[in-house]
Amino acid sequence: MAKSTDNDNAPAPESAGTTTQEREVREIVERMITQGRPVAVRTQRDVNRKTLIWILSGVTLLFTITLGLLIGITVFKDEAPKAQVAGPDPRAYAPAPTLEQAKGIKFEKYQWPDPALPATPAGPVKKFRIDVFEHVTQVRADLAPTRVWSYGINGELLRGTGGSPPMVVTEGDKVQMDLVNGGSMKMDVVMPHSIDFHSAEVAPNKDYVTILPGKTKRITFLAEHPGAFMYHCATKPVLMHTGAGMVGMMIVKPKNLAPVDRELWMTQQEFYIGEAGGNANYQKMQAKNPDVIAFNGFGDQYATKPITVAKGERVRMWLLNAGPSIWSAFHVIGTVFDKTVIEGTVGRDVQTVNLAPSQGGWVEFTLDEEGKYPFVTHAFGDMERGALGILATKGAPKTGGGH
Ligand SMILES: [Cu+2]
Repeated sequence: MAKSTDNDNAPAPESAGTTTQEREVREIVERMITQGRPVAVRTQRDVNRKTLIWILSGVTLLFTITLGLLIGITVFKDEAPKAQVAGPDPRAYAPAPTLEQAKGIKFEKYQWPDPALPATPAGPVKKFRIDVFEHVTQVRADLAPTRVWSYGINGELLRGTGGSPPMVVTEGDKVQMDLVNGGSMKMDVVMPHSIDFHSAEVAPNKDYVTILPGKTKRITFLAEHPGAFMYHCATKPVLMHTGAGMVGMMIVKPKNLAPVDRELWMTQQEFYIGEAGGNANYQKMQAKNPDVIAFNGFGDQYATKPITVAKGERVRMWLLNAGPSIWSAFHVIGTVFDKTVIEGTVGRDVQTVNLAPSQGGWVEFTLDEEGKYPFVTHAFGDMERGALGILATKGAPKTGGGH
């Protein structure tokens, strides 16, 4: 008789005769008992589902990438030329032609503009004839002449420079301005122009209107606010007219202003040179990239021929930053301003005054030793374009000093 084995009556081991599915069910039940909640267990169906999800995800991803690439190619194909147009305009960074490159072009003879402050006109009403003229002149000695649009004041035209003279009145004065846009052939005006006074309180649409060549316009107002104010052409595009030269200074002296030994006027102004002898370069104006930044209409002119003052005398310098677009940081090397009045704000012990385009005022100082005292915009990149001058005392050594 065959010997029975223990196995015959012993319960079958769990592994034998049990399907995978049964094992999984048991496992779930056991975990529910021990952990008190159902636990995810991977079944064959789950495995199949997961594989399907992976395949579907892969297909979707591939589709998305392909679609993205197609859209990308379409969009960038259209956008590429626009991006190039939005970049810097090369005309805005063209170097100014030099004097040597301007052979054969006629231009006005340079004359040093006297920086001594002119007197206020006589009479109860202060009358100014303001002549608009267009002319070809240099604005810095090394560069080609350029066509500048300027104002002349009571017959003074500052020909040979790009500057326009100042007007001076006293607080409370009634003023009468006669704008003449090209009073004769010599004024060579081919454009409509206008004038806007920052010192006035009038309706711009009535008084700052554009007039055709050969026409005149009278503007009257009461100069009630003291300071150094800008006047400029307001004809569109204003940037073109102001950048081509049509800016200047109107000084309204406060009543009872203490006398000083010497009063000077100093207007900072930008020039944007186009073709030699031609109109100014509008792209350079838009890029705020002037070729020249000058005091009183000609770069470096008061360094080439300094302004003479006396040691120890009290100097009042009237300042305007006529822009049109660059800030000024006005500073005199070798002195400290005892007093400043900029846009109505009084300052003392000042090293540099900060003038936004159109802002102005005055500074008072003395030069305590014999010598040459450079004055600059302390934005030195702008100084190198021509915003440099020198105040030299009468006893200054002829050599040295400088800047
Ligand atoms: Cu104008």
